[in-house]
Formats: sequence, C-alpha cells, structure tokens
Amino acid sequence: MPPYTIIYFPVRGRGEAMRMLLADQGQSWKEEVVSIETWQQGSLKASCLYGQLPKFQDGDLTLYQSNAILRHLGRTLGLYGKDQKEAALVDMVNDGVEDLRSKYVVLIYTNYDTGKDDYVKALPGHLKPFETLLSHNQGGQAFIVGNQISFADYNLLDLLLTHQILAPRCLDTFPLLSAYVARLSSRPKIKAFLASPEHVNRPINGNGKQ
Ligand code: GTS
Repeated sequence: MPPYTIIYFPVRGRGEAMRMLLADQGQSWKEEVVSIETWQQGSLKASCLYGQLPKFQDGDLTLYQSNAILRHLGRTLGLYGKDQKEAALVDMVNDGVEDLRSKYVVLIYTNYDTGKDDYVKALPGHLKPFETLLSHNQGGQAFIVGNQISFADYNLLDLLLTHQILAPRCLDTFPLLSAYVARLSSRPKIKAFLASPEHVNRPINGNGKQ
C-alpha cells in the first residue's frame, strides 16, 4: 500500500508536477479522483482546510497547498538541493514558477478568449528568468539549481510543457529551456509517465481550455 494519496480533480492542473516527481523517483501513489458533481455537493469542500484541492496524504500526514506538498516531497526524497544555499535557490525558482502558474490559471479560467493573445505576447518576459537561471548553472546543461534534480525542476517542467500546448513556439527563443525540457522529458521514468494513458488522457484544466 503506497503511503501517498493524491486527492484531486481529474485534471493535470496543480497535481501533475507532484505526479511527475513521484513517477521519476520510482514512487507509487493512489489517486482519489474527485468529480465536479461530488465537489459541488459541498461536504468534501467543507472538510478541506482551505476549501480547495489538491489534498495529499503521506501516511498520517495530510497536506493541502500544492507547493507545500512539493516542498514536503523535496525534503523527504532529497530533492531540495545539496545545501541551504541551493535550497534557498530552489525555493526562489519554485516561487517564480508559482507566479507564472497563477497568471496561467487566471488566463484559463477568467479571460482565455480575450486575454490569450496578450498573455502569449508577454510570455517571453516571464520565461526569460528561467533561461537566465539555466545560463548561470553549468551553461544550462544540468538542472535549474546545482547538480541534482529538485522539486522545482518538476514544477517548472510541468509548467513549460503546459505552456508549449498553449503556445507551441514559446520556447523557440530560449535554447537552454528548450534543451532542458527535452532533456528532463527524456528521463526514462518521466518519458514513461508522459506517455502513460493516465497523463495523456488527463485534461490540463477543468474547463477544457489549454
Ligand atoms: N494555493 C492552492 C494550491 O496551490 O494547492 C490553490 C488550489 C486551487 O486553486 N485549487 C482549485 C480548487 O480547489 C483547483 S485547481 O485550480 O488547482 O485546478 N477549486 C475548487 C474550489 O472550490 O475552489
């Protein structure tokens, strides 16, 4: 019985980075998929600390907040840099990923039709910091921080893959990020995860927009 359970809607959303992390780390987990109908009944929502999902269980530990879940897995699976300095940089990266993810969520759920063009036009400015980070770390040939993969890599990879669906050419002017996505996506367990029916058939967002 795996210690991990992900309780979430049938979407990639804020669940896919942790799924990718667990898959790449050779961990198994249980999915408890919550339908919109179940959610709208209200009792599960009322039981959630912040009234939202994902919810995550690691044995008797229950967590909410996707980034807290990622940090917990980072700490417990050795995916938080080699020392305090790298851990601080990993946090800085993940906060930057969250900033862009939050912008993406607003676009998807509030103004996709009217806002997509402007969002895509502004996207290079939001991606450039990650290209810069790669350029400062071994010429971009390693991970986003240091010599080992971190939870922020999985979160960034998920976000970049999602943005390549929204705007397929968004990484064309970022050679290090393009190579980074190709390199991480070809890690055997990530490659298998990305090819799995669970991933392929899971919509990115709850409203069908992507
Ligand atoms: N800060 C939270 C996190 O990072 O986990 C945000 C969670 C969140 O916004 N959850 C949404 C939700 O529960 C679903 S999703 O945006 O992650 O797909 N929405 C339902 C509701 O009733 O708010």
